[in-house]
Amino acid sequence: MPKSQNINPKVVRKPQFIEFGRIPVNQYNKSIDEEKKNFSTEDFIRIYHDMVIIREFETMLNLIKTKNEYKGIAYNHPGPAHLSIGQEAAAVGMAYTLDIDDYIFGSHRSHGEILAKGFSAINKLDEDSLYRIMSGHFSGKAFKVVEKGFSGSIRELSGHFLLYGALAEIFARENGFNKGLGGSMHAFFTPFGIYPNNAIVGGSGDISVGAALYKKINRKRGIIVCNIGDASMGCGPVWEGISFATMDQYRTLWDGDFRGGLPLIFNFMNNLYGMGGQTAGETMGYDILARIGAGVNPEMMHSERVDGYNPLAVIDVFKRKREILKQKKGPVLLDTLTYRISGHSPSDASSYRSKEEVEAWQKEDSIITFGDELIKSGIVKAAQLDAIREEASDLITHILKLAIDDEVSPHLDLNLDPDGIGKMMFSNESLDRMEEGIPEVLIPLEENPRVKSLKNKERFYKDKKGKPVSKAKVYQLRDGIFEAVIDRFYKDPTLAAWGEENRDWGGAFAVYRGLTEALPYHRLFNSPISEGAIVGTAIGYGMCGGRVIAEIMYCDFLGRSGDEVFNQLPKWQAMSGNIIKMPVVVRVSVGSKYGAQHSQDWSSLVAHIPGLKVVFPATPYDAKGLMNSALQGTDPVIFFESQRIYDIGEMFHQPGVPESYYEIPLGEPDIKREGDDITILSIGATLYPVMKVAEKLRQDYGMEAEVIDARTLVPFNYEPVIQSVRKTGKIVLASDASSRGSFLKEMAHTITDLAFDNLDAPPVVVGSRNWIIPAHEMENSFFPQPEWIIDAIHQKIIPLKGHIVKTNYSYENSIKLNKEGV
Ligand SMILES: Cc1ncc(C[n+]2csc(CCOP(=O)(O)OP(=O)(O)O)c2C)c(N)n1
Ligand SMILES: [Mg+2]
Repeated sequence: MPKSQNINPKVVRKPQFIEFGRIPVNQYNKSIDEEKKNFSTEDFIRIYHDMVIIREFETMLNLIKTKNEYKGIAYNHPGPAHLSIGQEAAAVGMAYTLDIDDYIFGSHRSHGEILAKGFSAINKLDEDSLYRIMSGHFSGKAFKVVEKGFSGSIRELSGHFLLYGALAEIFARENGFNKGLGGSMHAFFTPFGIYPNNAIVGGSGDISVGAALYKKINRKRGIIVCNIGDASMGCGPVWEGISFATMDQYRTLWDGDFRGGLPLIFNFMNNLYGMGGQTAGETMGYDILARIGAGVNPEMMHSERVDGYNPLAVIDVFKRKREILKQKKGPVLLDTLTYRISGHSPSDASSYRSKEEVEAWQKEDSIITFGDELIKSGIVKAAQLDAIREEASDLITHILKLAIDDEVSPHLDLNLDPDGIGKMMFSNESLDRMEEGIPEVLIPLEENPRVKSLKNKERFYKDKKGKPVSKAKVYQLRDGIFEAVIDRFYKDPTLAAWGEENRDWGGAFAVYRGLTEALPYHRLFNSPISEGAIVGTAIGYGMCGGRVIAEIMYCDFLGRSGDEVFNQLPKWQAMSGNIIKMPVVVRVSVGSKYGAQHSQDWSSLVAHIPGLKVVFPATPYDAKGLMNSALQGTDPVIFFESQRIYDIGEMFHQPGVPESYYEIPLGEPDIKREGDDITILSIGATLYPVMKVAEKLRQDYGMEAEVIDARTLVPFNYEPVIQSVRKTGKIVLASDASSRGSFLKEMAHTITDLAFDNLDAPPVVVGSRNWIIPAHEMENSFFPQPEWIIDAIHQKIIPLKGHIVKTNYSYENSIKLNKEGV
């Protein structure tokens, strides 16, 4: 279905100039007296209070890190503490107007932001809700600690809860917001709208875009604020996140009330430094960060630099920018100017900046300046501010004592429960839909052209007379995936899918053909060519509560989403202490015929990463059943699909692929052919050459091979394989992945470990060569061929009578190849 937007050469070839407008820089100029109409005395005091308490919290951490002591209390904290002393006004100003439904994301330096947002949420929630949140969090364990002996209001108690939950998290205590599994750089508390902080610089740059998509696609209240540093502007995920967030289609193609920009503010906490590199003047070229917005879209992202040393200026800009988001004209880019007086980390020797510079900023310290202004304008007396600072210091002392008390605040006891963290790696839930509601679709399922055409397809590869069905007529592997996907779109209102060429093209390999007709834009759309952001946004969408399918067009492009796949997708469930679910399926198509950068099977790489489920079906029946399971679950699944077999028909499951819904549990290998003489375990499309091997073994050598299709790499039930090995005493493992360090080697090792006594010979691995993948014409020298497997059996397991070897599996050759590293 072509798009309605025609590209007219007469228009696009016309000469013209691009005009840039003006970007405001530090334009806020109201006095406190002028602001009196916008803030009550209580408001002013609250702003001061929040800044002071953040300062004291971090001063305490700084002393603990550098002197192992705060106010006579000794403690050694071996973990990180990236402090933001000096940045309090920026944090409090950012959070001040945010509502409970507004979510913030952060960086490694976000203690101040989470406390500021926490205090802001506490101020906005009623006491019943606060009580419910605190007593409901991990059965109220942290709440009970702060509640003991406390006699003030619930709101005051909530402040204690916030500080204790954050500090216990920083000190890796079980009572921390995330059971101590997140720690300083990742602490967050979703009930207060505080979403993950990210130790990977710029990590929130695309994840937060996914959260904004979640709000928009599911019509949820609230906006997203992505708090990241100025140096993160050099990071791919940030640029990709920005381009993903500013796509034209939100305003041109999305329908009805979905039309319009994302509710998102990229808020760069610009302290003018990376660790020691100066972003303006040294490591970047933007001079003033806000300039970046100018090039991104005609609205220049409503970009603005604000003086983040003045909390009222930041509050003012957030109020104004929220209006822009309300009009669906987002996203917004904010350059919130601030300064980090503390070191990058407590071990920072400050070798990169002068004492004079730090002192100059200390002279303008936002807390002192703001306090003085409040006194000068008669809003408070100096004694009131002194009292706030004293109370803050007492409170932090009290909280510190609680957080370091091993009785009150123990660490997770992994001696008592050695699998304590293991249990949190996956959520393992089975949910038809992530929330109730009627999924938005364009036509009834039965009217879908592809669904109709599938009715006429043969769901087994041979017809009733035993004649192979033509490609045009046979139900293919891509159809199995399609059926599972479209079924879920009609079941789960939160399900959305995106990736390159996902919409009108029908997916690069026609898996999604028919979806464009079925789904509005907000549920299926083309992304920019941003593999990082395709996965990163899916992560943000998933962690907020939506189900999502992201697509990577070729497995080789997984590297482009390396951080998202290796560091983000697999980790947030456990790092949240299991609060977050991650119902994200990443479809990854494995190529062939297209040479070195389009044909790589990297399933082994992702199987190595703890926290990902990894699936690789080889038949239409398995593809449909496994995709159904992946989409029914709440865990991240990397779903590999081989381009060699997208059009293959079902050869194993009689009488063919069922029309109705069924699930194949992840982790169960499948015996595709029974035999007593040798076991062959294959992964992915290698099943088909392996079946040829089994046939040849029978015909030429009178051996019956048992062929097991792994179907899933993680999780994996070894029992059927071990049972088979007990019967045959021999096993070969084969897949298209390069053999060195491959998952086959991991399996071979585990099988040896579990069935050593049953084996006549060590398991033999036949993978691809450790080369670049050559052109299609030479591929047979790279990917495992049936003859290679037979050669390997002959040379390494059992001599086959009369067999003439072509491939060299000798000891000498193995030593030589390993020596050469190929
Ligand atoms: C991807 C990545 N690269 C490098 C680092 C090491 N590192 C931690 S913080 C930091 C500087 C970040 O500067 P900025 O984004 O401006 O944030 P700030 O520390 O100033 O708050 C660096 C290089 C990291 N954590 N992640
Ligand atoms: Mg910085």
